[in-house]
Amino acid sequence: QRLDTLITNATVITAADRFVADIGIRDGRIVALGEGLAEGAGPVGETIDASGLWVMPGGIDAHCHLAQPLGDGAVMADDFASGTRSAAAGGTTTVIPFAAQFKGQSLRAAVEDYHRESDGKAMIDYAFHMIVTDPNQTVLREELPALIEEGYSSFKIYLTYDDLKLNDREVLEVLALARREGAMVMVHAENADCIAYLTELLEAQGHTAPRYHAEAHSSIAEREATHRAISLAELIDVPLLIVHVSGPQAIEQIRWAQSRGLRVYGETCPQYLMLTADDLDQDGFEGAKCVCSPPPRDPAAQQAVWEALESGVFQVFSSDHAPFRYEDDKGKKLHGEEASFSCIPNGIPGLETRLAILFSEGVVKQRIDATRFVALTATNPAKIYGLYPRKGTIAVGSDADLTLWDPEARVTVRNDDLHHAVDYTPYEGLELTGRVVMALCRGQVVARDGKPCGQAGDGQFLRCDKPTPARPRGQAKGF
Ligand code: DUC
Ligand code: ZN
Ligand code: ZN
Ligand code: ZN
Repeated sequence: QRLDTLITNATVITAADRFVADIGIRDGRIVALGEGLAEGAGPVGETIDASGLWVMPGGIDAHCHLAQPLGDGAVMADDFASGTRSAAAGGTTTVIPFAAQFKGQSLRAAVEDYHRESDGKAMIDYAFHMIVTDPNQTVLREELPALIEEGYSSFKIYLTYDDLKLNDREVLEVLALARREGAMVMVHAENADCIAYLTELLEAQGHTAPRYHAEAHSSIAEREATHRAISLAELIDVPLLIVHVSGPQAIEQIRWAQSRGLRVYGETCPQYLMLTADDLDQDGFEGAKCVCSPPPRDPAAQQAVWEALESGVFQVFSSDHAPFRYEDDKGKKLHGEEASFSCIPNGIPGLETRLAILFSEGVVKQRIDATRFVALTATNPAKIYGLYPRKGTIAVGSDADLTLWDPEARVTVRNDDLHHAVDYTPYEGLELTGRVVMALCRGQVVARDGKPCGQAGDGQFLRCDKPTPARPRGQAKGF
């Protein structure tokens, strides 16, 4: 049978191996992997010579926010069209953004709304996590079990933000539900009362500049909530994933849990490697561009995050892309420059730069090896969120989601060259080594030399299996 595409002389890198091979693609899937495939292949649709290039699984960005409705009327700059276009340009071929429930809303309605929002717009494949903010009896008994069964097998909960947070009793209820139904729970671990207390104190002293955001979101508040979330999950005997971990205090808690055999997973993001709290302290209001939660910390925290990536404390590396414009069309900054830090929407853009940053700063600088890069950016998120082995690896039978890297290319990050709808990148001027020269999603070329070339609507919605890593350890009593 005829191959649609044959990639020759690829240095294939998976989470486990590195080898030179040809990759045969038919009907969007990898159907052959081996040496000298061209000889016996017969006619081939397109041949791509990958000599000198590294071929890795397409990136999976398992934590990004697109077109997410926000309580306070703020809107996200990226919808599924611009967000997935930007992701593809950077080598990401699957995204998992969030269908967010607001309190009082049916979870089913939140998921249906999000399908309407995304239908026909995505250039690459996508699945949904849910955000559960209102775990009432209907949600717990009917909606969540049914949705998990239908392919929405992960959800995020918050321990902070008034309009999102759950109390400890509610956390226990959703953890028990996740255990029964086999879902993966992600938690935003910051202590809400600590942040509210510190925010009031700072604002009362007139400390309202963007840099005070980092003080209000103390690493102690992050550590406490991380410890509490782990304890509640241990009580229920259910796995848990701590998202966007910023530094050593929370890392210690995760390492402690893992060393005791608990199935506690960790995620970190580019901002915790590349930024510090000093980046919030810039001329004028510029520091607002680096406001995210948890905030970036200090150089010692960056070092601790690198060590945790290297040693395996973290399984997942995501962007946490949360796209807000710095200025509106009329040049007005959101809420005005006089606004307190507590009014700045939390989050920074990063879909398109995520892979290049970890490749350059991690792989090229030899802090992590290429197989771990693949594990963190593709294989582990696929496994943890129930998409493996369809996504996240290079194997016969898997989707032909591939990135072709020139490991020596030099690139300078410029927002003008990015494809999101945000008017800045916190990484402006950053010089990186390594570039995705081509990305394929299910065998179709979706980006070339940093430019997207797919079609909106080509991306498919993915239903997620119940993830193996979400299985409890044993039979805890009473559940
Ligand atoms: N949490 C996120 O996951 N993203 C942006 C802001 C936040 O608090
Ligand atoms: Zn969060
Ligand atoms: Zn997020
Ligand atoms: Zn405001």
